[in-house]
Amino acid sequence: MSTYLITGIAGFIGSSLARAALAQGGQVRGMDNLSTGKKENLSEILSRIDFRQADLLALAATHDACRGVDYVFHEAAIPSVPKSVLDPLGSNQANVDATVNLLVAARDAKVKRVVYAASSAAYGDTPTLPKREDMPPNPISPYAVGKLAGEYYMTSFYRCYGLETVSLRYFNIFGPRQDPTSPYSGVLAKFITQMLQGEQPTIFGDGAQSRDFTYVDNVVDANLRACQAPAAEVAGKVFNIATARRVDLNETFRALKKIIGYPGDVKYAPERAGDVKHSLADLTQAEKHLGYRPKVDFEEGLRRTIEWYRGNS
Ligand code: UD2
Repeated sequence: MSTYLITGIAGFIGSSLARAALAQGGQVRGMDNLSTGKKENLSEILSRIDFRQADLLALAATHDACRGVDYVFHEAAIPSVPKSVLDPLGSNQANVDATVNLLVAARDAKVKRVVYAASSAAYGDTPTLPKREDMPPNPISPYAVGKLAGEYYMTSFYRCYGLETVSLRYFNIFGPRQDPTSPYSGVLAKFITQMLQGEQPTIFGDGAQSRDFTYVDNVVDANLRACQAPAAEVAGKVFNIATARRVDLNETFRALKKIIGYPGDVKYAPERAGDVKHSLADLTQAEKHLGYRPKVDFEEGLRRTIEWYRGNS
């Protein structure tokens, strides 16, 4: 039986990973400073996990959390482009300093593998689509720089200390439990909850920007695969994790309007600083080395997510 440490376990991705690891018969330990995560996300599994409210920047707590662990899923972050534009220091501490602390602790505890939540933001505004992992990164926002730095640290800890790491570049993940309440929340969590409440959503820019929106169950599957794939194929490497379909925001609004039955229109506001225009993944590497294929497509993901918010808001 494997022991997993999940950082950011109270977030929507971390808590989904916790459920999946438990379902596989794993032991789950989690760290979260509850800066964006919520303990409610863990309510029905809290008694079955070793939950620690602690910050990765507290090195002693991080060392302690890594003891006896086989696999680490590193999801903890301040996951927001605009927040990083407003507060680059805070973003760097949470996304870079905390990642280095975790790597040091994981190395010292001799964990088998660290799987890292990297971001498609690393590609920035390079014109070529779809994005392949061998393309040069071109981060725009401090958030994107921090997430990319985390990848480089992952690879460096593999090369320098032999700690196996796998970086998964997530492409705009959405699904149940994603926090819709902050101005920095992911666009789908915001739009769905606003439209369910009869409020008018706002598109920043003209709505032509596109994203490769990816349902959370696909990411969970990719993480479990990243633990089991042969080291020779994945250690120290970076993989896109996405749906491999690009939808623009105007289309996204129309799809939500139809499923939700929202009668109104969307409003438009100025484009956001640091925003990427288009994002679409090439999944060749993930398929070849992780056996990853998206199991849940965009529309099905939307339906499941809307259903969840209907029952839980
Ligand atoms: C970035 C990364 C994503 C992930 C995420 C942090 C890219 C392409 N993606 O997502 O992989 O790391 O950061 O969780 O870099 N928007 C509106 N109205 C709103 C809210 C957002 O129009 O009320 C727009 C926003 O300007 C952007 C799009 O929706 O063009 C997606 O925004 P987001 O914050 O959901 O995610 P994004 O793309 O910054």
